[in-house]
Amino acid sequence: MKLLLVSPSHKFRKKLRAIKIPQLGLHILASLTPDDVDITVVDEEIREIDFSLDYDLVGISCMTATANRSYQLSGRFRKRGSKVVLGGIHPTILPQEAIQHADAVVIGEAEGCWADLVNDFRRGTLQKFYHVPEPDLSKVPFPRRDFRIDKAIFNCVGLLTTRGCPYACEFCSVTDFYGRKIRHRPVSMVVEDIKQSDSKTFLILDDNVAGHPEYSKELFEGLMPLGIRWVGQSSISLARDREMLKLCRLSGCAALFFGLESVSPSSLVGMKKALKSIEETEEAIKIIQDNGIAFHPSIILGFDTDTKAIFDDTLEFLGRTKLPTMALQVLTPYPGTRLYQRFKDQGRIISHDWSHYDHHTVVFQPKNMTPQELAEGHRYVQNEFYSFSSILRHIPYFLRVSPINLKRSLLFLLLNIAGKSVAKYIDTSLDWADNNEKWDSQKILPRDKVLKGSSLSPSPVSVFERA
Ligand code: B12
Ligand code: SF4
Repeated sequence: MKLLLVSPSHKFRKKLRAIKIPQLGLHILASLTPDDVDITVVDEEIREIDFSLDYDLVGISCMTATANRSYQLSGRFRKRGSKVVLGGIHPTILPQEAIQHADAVVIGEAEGCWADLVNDFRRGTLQKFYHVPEPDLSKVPFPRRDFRIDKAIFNCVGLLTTRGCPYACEFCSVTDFYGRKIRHRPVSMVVEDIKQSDSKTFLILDDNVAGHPEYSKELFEGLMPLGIRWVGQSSISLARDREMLKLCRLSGCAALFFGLESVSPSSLVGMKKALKSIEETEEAIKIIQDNGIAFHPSIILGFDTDTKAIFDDTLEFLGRTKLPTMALQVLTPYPGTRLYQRFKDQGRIISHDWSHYDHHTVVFQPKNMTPQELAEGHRYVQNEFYSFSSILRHIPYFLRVSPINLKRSLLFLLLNIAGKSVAKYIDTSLDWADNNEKWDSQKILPRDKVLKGSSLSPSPVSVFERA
């Protein structure tokens, strides 16, 4: 049996090949697949799919931004006689939409059902939907790490330690996908996974490496003897726990991505963020950077409290805090989020073309400006922050946190170059706005309704019984 696992491409990321990291989700699927299956993994951002080859089963990992491409690929493979399974966050949120383009849909995590799905396929009894909520991470086999990216500059691999988030930010899909409860992989398993990976550089994919202080400290202590370097995501409450911060640094943490979300005090108050004032945030940035961890903020533009002043306020904040890199996004109402529902109820969604749900395209009517003004403001901030003169200004900011080190310097440079190229792709034309005309929400049942109406397969025999 031949199996193809695909991560489809999306326009923005094609340019970022140099810092591309293998998709862990597909490597987990590979490890859950019976040994006698011949597996090919293709990340479309790195390598073209060879359509001249035949596959019995094709699994496609699908986010909202890549949904159109996933459906297109699926159609092509199904025409050639392959069966196609869609999984990932978008089919999980909108399974009824996804099944119109596939033979089966995995809702949620694959660990509890993938092996059964493959067996069903072999017996010719493939079901339409598979869903096993919140599998126990201590019983999941190690991901297969033998599908490397040849030309990546960093031999960086993804690592998973926890899933789930206790918060439910209005704009985020994570809690709906992984649940509110934080589930951990035992530290001994994480350590073993690292040892087996043959790498010294990791991206920890968790939404918050500091979310559960007791576990985080145990994890950081477990990583210390391994001599690795890693980057990850954290909440800035990390700055409050000096012991955890120190352990984090000693465990090899080089940089952390922080969902700062906004530099507007009124926007911050509306969110469930640990730090509510700009002063507290600035203090936290200083503490984290003084501890030798680069602070890479993610900032979102377009909250209802934002006026056009937010663009200069954001630049002013970034200059004042001397941050050398940042990720800038426009607010995006992903399906399944409370934000999506609110904007839909208010008639503010202006495009349902999923390929525009990429954090860089305005798909809704902002409250205090036009969509075009938001798009132009977004491009303006991105352009200003990553102009040549700004990049030169960022160098001493970067050196202040990271003493000269080749790999870190390269990462800093690549993030700046990538930031610059993103600015070029921000489309302010608004040609994409369809103002809901083509959209018939009645046809697209969200997950809740699909689960209630259930044609779902009965809870399958767990893969864990074999692990
Ligand atoms: C790490 C990460 C990234 C990294 C990815 C690095 C890498 N190469 O691995 C980077 C920074 C590059 C990134 C980029 C983006 N990301 Co991102 N990212 C994440 C994050 C934090 C973790 C994803 C992950 O790898 N998890 C670990 C793996 C093991 O889990 P998984 O992929 O979900 O796979 C499991 C299941 O989904 C399922 N599954 C997945 N695929 C398939 C396929 C089949 C066939 C089956 C059966 C099952 C299955 O089984 C797997 C095992 O259980 C998630 C948030 C989250 N917690 O999920 C956001 C998230 C996925 N990203 C998101 C977004 C929006 C983006 C960007 C569009 C942002 C941007 N503008 O740049 C880009 C798009 C990238 C692209 N491909 O086009 C959103 C997606 C929302 C949505 N509805 O689509 C999320 C959910 C964050 C959020 N807060 O909303 N991202
Ligand atoms: S934005 Fe971060 S804190 Fe908020 S729900 Fe998503 S993962 Fe959790």
